[in-house]
Parts: sequence; C-alpha cells; structure tokens
Amino acid sequence: METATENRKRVLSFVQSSGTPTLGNYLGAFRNWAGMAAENDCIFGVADLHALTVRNAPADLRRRSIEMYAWLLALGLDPEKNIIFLQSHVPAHAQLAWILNCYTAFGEASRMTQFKDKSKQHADNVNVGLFTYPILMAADILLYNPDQVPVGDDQKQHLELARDIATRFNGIYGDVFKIPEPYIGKKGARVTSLTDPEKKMSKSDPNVKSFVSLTDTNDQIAKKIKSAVTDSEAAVYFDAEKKPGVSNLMTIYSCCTGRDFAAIEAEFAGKGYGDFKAAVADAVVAELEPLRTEYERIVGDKAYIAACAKTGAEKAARLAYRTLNKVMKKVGFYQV
Ligand code: AQP
Repeated sequence: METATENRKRVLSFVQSSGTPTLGNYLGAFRNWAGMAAENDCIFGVADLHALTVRNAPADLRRRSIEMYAWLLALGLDPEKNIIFLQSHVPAHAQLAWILNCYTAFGEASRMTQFKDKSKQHADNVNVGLFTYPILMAADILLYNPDQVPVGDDQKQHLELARDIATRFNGIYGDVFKIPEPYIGKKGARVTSLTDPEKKMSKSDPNVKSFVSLTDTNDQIAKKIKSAVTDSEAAVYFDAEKKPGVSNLMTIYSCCTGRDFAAIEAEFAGKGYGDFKAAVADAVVAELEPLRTEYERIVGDKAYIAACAKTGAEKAARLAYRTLNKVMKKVGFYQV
C-alpha cells in the first residue's frame, strides 16, 4: 500500500464545483487548508463529478470547475508541493466507484441523511447519482490511501460509510485500503445562512442573499450582512438556539477578527444591531478583499490554470491507478 512520505500525513480534501465558494466554505474549510498543507502531504480535488448530481448548463459546469481550481491556487496552495487536480481528469474515481457500488448494501446507502435532505431540495431531479454520491466519495478517498480526511459535521456519516466499505473489502480481499481517519485540525466554523440561520450557508442556495460569495464586491458584502436575519431583542450575545442569526454573525466576526465571544459581547454592550452589523461587514471585507484580488489575478491566467491542472491530474493518476489496479486484480478482472 503506497502512502505518505515519512513523518508527514497524507491528507485529502475535496470541494464541489457547484457554484462560487461562499464565506462558509472559506471559514469552515479553505482558511485552514494552507496551514494544513504546510504540515502534511496534501491532495486537493475539485469534485466536478459530484457537481453533476444537480443540473448544470455545460458552460457553467466548465467555468465553475476552472474557477474553483483558481480559488485553490488563490488560497496560496502550492501546486508543486501539493497535488491539486480535477476529479474528472482521473477516470479511476468513476471506475472504483462502480466497483464499490457492488460492495455497498442498498440499505446502508439509503440511510445517508444528505441524500434525504438533497432529494427534498432538488425534488425535480432526484437522480441515482445523488443516491450513490457517498460511494463516489468513498472512491475519492480510498484511491489515495490518506491517513486523514478533514470533514465537517455534514460529511461525517459519509466518511463512516467509506470506512465501512473499506473494512468490508479488506475483510474479503486482504489489506487493500487504508482505513481513513477524520482529520481533527484547527476547527472550522459552521457558518449558517444569512436569511435562514437554522440552515447551513450553501453556495447552491437559490437565494443569493443567504450567502456571501467570495466574488461579492465590498458593497454587496456590506448589504448582505446588514440585511441578515437577526431578532428583535437588539442585544449582542451568543446563544445559538435562541439567537441563531446574531450567533452566526458573532461566529463570522470572531473568525475574521480573532476576538472571542466575551470580547465581542463587551464591544457591543449597549449598542444596537446597526453598529454590530457594520463592524461584521467591515471585518468580512477586510478578510476577503486580498483573497479576491489574488483570485482575480489567477483566474485571468487560463494557461497557468490548465498547466497546473494537467500536472496535478498526472500526479493524482499515478497514485490512483496503483490502488485501482490492485483492486481490479483482487476482484478478479482479467488483466493483460
Ligand atoms: N456553511 C458552511 N460552514 C462551514 N463549512 C462549510 N463548508 C461548506 N459550507 C460550509 C465546508 O466547505 C468544504 C467544501 O464544501 P463542498 O463544496 O465540497 O460541499 P458542501 O459542504 O456541500 O458545500 P456547500 O457550499 O453547501 O455546497 P453545495 O451547495 O453545492 O451543496 C467542506 O469541508 C465543507 O464542510
């Protein structure tokens, strides 16, 4: 089993090219990735196959995939030191997913809560890809024998399934897959929707006021934060159950300024939500503006993006096919 270089862990992260990344993606995941990459052997993938589970115009899917790749470069991830690639450039993902489908019980796939949630959200297009999404995700992971996989709360169940499938497969065929562990790194915040603070902030939310997109201008950011749903109490303190809107804005403010909740409560004691929201907007603008500038520089250089994506796919494929060939041999495919 081919694994990470000595003393460094191999860590794998994917992001779907299902829209422009949001402040949620940034505070929950992206912001930690550069630090993670300094300490580990990292593989970053743009999950464009996963993005097909919702209907996209072809030109939009292509553009979003290129843009998501540019965001990864804008974060400062080094394409020489890390593997940064697009999932569809390495067909081994789809090939292993098919094989793993045959080692996953229908019942266990049916228990995935994300499938239930997403089928409600996309009631007009409940496709089989949405159902088998976690099995493709298991293939994404198991191809690379990572030591650890950073996952948010929403993805824990899928990682558990990947571990179950790998354990079952190893039980039949011997030591083929490394059993992946969740990565417990610097904690990423869970950012909720600005219009419905009980819900996660998502880039595919049809209501553009619900999220701050990483491409929003400073004015758009300020407007969205100023119109974020709060409550009528006009007091700034953290209580995720009773005051989900204010608590979400406090989380965002805390992430952007490094201040803890007690300091924030003291800062806004006796002040109204107007002052608070203006401060949150300024902090978000200060955090996102340099990243956006870097992204705009990189996204304009299509030749550079293509060259990095090609090299990334070649490096990823070398690892992926080593695992896939082993799997194909084990299950009994005739190899010539
Ligand atoms: N609101 C969020 N708060 C904290 N972390 C978040 N992430 C996403 N939204 C939030 C984290 O970002 C990483 C990449 O996410 P993804 O695009 O692969 O999948 P997702 O979780 O399904 O993100 P979205 O924005 O909600 O996408 P759509 O709308 O397409 O389903 C992950 O580490 C995720 O936890």
